[in-house]
Amino acid sequence: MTKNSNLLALVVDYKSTLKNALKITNRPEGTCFILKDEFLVGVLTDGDIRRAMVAGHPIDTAVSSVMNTKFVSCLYNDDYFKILKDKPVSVRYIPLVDANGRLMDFISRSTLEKKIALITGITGQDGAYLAQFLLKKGYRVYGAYRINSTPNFEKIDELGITQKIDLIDFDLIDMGSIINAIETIQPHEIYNLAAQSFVKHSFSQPVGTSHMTALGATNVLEAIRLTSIGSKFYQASSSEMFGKVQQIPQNELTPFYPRSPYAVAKLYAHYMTINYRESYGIFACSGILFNHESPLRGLEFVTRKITNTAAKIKLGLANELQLGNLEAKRDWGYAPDYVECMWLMLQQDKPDDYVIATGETHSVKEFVEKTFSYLDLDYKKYVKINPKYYRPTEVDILLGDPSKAKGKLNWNPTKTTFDELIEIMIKSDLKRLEK
Ligand code: NAP
Ligand code: G4F
Repeated sequence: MTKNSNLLALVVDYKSTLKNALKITNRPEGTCFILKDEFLVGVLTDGDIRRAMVAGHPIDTAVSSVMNTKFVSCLYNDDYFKILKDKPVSVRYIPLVDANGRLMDFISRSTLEKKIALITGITGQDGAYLAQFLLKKGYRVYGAYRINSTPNFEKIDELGITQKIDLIDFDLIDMGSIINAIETIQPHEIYNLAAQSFVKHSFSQPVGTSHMTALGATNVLEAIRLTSIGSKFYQASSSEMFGKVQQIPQNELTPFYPRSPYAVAKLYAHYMTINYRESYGIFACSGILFNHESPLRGLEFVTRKITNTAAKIKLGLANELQLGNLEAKRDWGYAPDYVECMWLMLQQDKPDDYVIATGETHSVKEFVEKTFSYLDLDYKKYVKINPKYYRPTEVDILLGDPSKAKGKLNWNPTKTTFDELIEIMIKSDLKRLEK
């Protein structure tokens, strides 16, 4: 999207938003569409374009004289909605016009062909890796962060991509800011990763967690419905929803049994995603992701707490590691492998829900043993159990069955093994601490 004083140009996916184009024409700004292959290219102005067009079709003239292309159709109300599908035009550049219909600038076709993604939770682990992944795919990436906390761009800084992302302030619990972001950006894809994601905190902050993690997703879905732009939606659902597991391993058909306010909130958001898909035909997918870790994982989560503290012990910067329940088992994968699935889900013909997991489970104790042994340390000398890290209700075992994602998304669940994951995280913590 190019924004230039009062100019706004947008590209929307033709197939998925043809019916929405009618709604766009109802906007007071007025809209001009030019058809190119699968794209409807809209040129919007903040002023009243109707007058400009009635007074001599300046856009038509600008397009055909400057670019040697054929003007297809101007829309200023539904009666004039006419798109000549059988007469595609060859457009290399799309004009931007001002409120008087004067030609101001051009945007190139390559810009137009760029897909636009909006990621909520850009300051988190997954937000950073997903942004990196989408930038490599040629996307224009908008990253939404909340302004009421001190913005923390450490993770995207670490990946060296901060300058390549358009950062916008946004709060998940404020629907106005979401609608505003969607209307301005007109994203093809929205990845809703923002949440209060720490399970332990959700016991002490159940209401705040519900607001952000449950209602936040509903706000985004409702904003997609109201803006009618046709953005595809990805919801970050969680294996925590399986909680007190009803079957091992867990797949898309396993009944849910959430065991924390966080998991209950995620389950609500999961079903809202399905409901908006079924009620309004929104392309909404829910990825039921099992635990995934990386050097960018928050220090409060158990894996990073272990690798970071063990590395400190190795370097003489700490002398013990306090943990809670060592018997809990998790299906741990590598975050950069998992963000690929988020994208793959939105590239399918039909929206659907997928379990994303490795198909292996390991206990916290196993993670501890492997980490300390990698550093030639005996964990028994350093690990102390502190009951303050126990939870009122625990999820004892998570083990995912990723067969559907493997088959339908052609995704490899064991690209990075458990041992490799631990090694990547320890090496990164050692390197950072040595600095
Ligand atoms: P994370 O590192 O904790 O990131 C969470 C993000 O949400 C942060 O950017 C945070 O911003 C943002 N956020 C929180 N409240 C917000 C609000 N009110 N408005 C706007 N932004 C807000 O989590 P993650 O590991 O990347 O996980 C991404 C998503 O996947 C989360 O929804 C998580 O629940 C879910 N998930 C994660 C896993 C996993 O193993 N990592 C597994 C399943 C599902 P601040 O920096 O300002 O706090
Ligand atoms: O690392 P954790 O805090 O992750 P948890 O609770 O599994 O949740 C993570 O994965 C979910 C997907 O299943 C996400 F939805 C969620 O957002 C988050 O990313 O704890 C893992 C296990 C728990 O059983 C916990 O009781 O480790 C146990 N544990 C033992 N000692 C500890 C500690 N967890 C933490 N955080 N800190 C400890 O000292």
